[in-house]
Amino acid sequence: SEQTYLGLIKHVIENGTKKEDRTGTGTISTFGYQMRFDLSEGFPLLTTKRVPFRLIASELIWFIQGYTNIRFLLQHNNNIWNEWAFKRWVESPSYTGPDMTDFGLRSQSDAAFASVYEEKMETFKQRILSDDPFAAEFGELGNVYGKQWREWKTSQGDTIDQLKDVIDAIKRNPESRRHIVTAWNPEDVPSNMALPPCHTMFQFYVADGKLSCQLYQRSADIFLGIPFNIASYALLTHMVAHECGLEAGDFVHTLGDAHIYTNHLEQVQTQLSREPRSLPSLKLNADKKSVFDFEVADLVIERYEPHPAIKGPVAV
Ligand code: THF
Repeated sequence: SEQTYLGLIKHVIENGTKKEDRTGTGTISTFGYQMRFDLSEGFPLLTTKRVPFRLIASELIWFIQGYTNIRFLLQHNNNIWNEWAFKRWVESPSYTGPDMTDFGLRSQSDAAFASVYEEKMETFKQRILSDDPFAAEFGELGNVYGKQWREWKTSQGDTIDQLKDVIDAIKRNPESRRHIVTAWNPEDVPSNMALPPCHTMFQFYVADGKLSCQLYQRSADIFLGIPFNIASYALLTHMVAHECGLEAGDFVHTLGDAHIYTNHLEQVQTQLSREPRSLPSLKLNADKKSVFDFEVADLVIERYEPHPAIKGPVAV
């Protein structure tokens, strides 16, 4: 239940240590934590704040289709990956506008800069949507999730469709202990991706007609990212179960560096003060048989009545 997530927040507040991070924001952090969500109890979309399911659905379809360019996300009015593509653009030789160094941090403390940044970001988005060559170059995040899941490059010059292979294996040989998809490609991590994957690998498990999934997440932004990641993998588990004729079992979420950014501390206190409500349910379009056929509109959340959204800045 949602208490599992609220328990994680409490654990980190009570046991975390101050830790500086790559983004310069500062965190309180702990190492190693595990949560379990029984998907038969309801769909784990948090109710102590509104979590935008349509963004989770379009991001997951983006991964599943093997896309790595933010244009698809922007076409679905999904802005959650913009900063990482924008960063590549403003650090490239083609960018000639005002200096955007550390735009994420600076726009939080400098209102004049924030308005310049917002204007540049808006221009960037419009160009990604309307200018094909520009989008091909600067909408691209590199070999991120979609690429590794669907087109992992081998040393022989072939590609491996990990997601399709794992679904086929679940059907053929459900009891296997090798139902693994990895996004962590050591050859690509240093320089071929905008951001090394946070959700690094997942494993499926079949027993008693139920499909479970466990994710190992190396780095966990507890306020902003984790609510998305829980819902995203719960959704993936339901979709794969649907194709394989199984029920959805548990989603097990294992965390490495589990942290709360210091500029999210007030927000998580607000969340802790709220009473969780009953979980919504997921409805998949039953006419679609394969994971690869689903579109965003085929994934629908019902009976979702959360507390209001809580805003928080994303660390870039
Ligand atoms: N970087 C950081 N610092 N945290 C992350 O969670 C994260 N991700 C992805 C890549 N880098 C990351 C991006 N995922 C939001 C949610 C997920 C993200 C990025 C941003 C976010 O801002 N959510 C808002 C709503 C935003 C909106 O409505 O447009 C929210 O309130 O939930 C972890 O995978």
